[in-house]
Amino acid sequence: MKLQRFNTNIGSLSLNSFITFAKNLRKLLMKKENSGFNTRLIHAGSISDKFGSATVPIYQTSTFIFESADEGARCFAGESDGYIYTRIGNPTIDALERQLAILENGYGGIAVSSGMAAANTIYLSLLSQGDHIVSTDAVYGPARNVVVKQWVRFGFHSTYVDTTDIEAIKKAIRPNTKVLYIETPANPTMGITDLVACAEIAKQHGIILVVDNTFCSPYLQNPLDLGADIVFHSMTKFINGHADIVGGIIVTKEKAMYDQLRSMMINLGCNIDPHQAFLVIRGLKTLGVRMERSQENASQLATYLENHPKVAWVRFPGLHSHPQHQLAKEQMRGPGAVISFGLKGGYEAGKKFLDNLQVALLAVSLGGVETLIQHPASMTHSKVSAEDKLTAGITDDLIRLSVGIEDVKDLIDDFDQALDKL
Ligand code: LCS
Repeated sequence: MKLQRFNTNIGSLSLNSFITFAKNLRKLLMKKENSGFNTRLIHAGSISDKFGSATVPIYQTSTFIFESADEGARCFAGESDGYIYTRIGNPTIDALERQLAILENGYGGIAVSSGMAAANTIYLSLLSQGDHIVSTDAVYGPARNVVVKQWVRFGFHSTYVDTTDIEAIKKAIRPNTKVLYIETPANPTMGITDLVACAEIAKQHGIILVVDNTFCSPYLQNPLDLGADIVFHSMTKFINGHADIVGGIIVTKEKAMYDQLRSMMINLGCNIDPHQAFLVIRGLKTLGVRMERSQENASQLATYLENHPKVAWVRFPGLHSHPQHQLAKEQMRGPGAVISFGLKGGYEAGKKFLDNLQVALLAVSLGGVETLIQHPASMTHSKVSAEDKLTAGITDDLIRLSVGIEDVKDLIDDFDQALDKL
């Protein structure tokens, strides 16, 4: 009876032959190393079903029926690849994880419920009581706060430095340093860290190099190719790109680390939901075209801002004035679509400017098709202490802009009218 029900669901293929088929397909897709990035965005990781669905179906189920009691036992013993329970694995989520692993040139992907879930899965997997982490001082605020305010209670030590300065990283390393955690470009200062140099330091000291690649997406930067052990993203941003889900992805270079992190994710219970995974798979298909358009718009807006008399300074990797412009050209395949800048009138002028914008939306987050603008010191990084914000370069006048794919003329006209009112 059970088997009959099963057959009604997936047709004439038995569970094992279906899995073998899916595994062979995966191998085939993994071998498509020579296909271009945009082709991989469309096809990598896909699964096929008996109906020939062109897109990955949403397996919106919490649990999976075993063919027999023996098969159930084999699944739990790790002797069968059959699915058990969605927190442990799900075909829709698997498709997303495979695709990101391919795009980041890693061993495997672990999709989680948010970028912060990714950061915490990493912290809790790699650090034990008494261990030390060195990280970028301008890292996304909550990723720093959770370490210095929560994990400190469990004996995690941390040092935050300007990682654009390689000597500062070397000086921060202690005998108990286990992890070097880099965000590049950093949110919101746009500081760029030399990942090849970091990988060398990490290797020398036997430290695990973790990179938050959210600001670039795999379209612009592949940290594992530059020597990192783990790369992760807030998929909420460029990877999904449509400001309609929250999610995260971790990709490891090696199997052992993948197994360690996957086990932590399962035990923490911070898996992504299959429906969200489906939305990310859909959004991801246009990553290349979105990124091209966003960064073209961003380049024009950055130049416009740099030439505006009411603007005090602009930080954008594509501008010659960016302190790590040359490194950005070597390490990234494009400048990205996030700009930080300050107005000559400081925070007060900034507030007025933000309130007067009509096309750009006043909202946190970034990396979507819509242009978003926010004030990090009072918003995303408000919980970081005033002193730490200052040393990290998160000044009161800093405005962060994530450029979308609107017509750039409309964005510039919008900025013009808002700046005119100052
Ligand atoms: N890493 C970076 C670089 C981020 O910018 C964010 C979120 C995260 C990790 C955490 O990801 P989440 O849990 O939100 O998916 N950044 C945000 C920001 O700048 N505004 O709102 C969220």
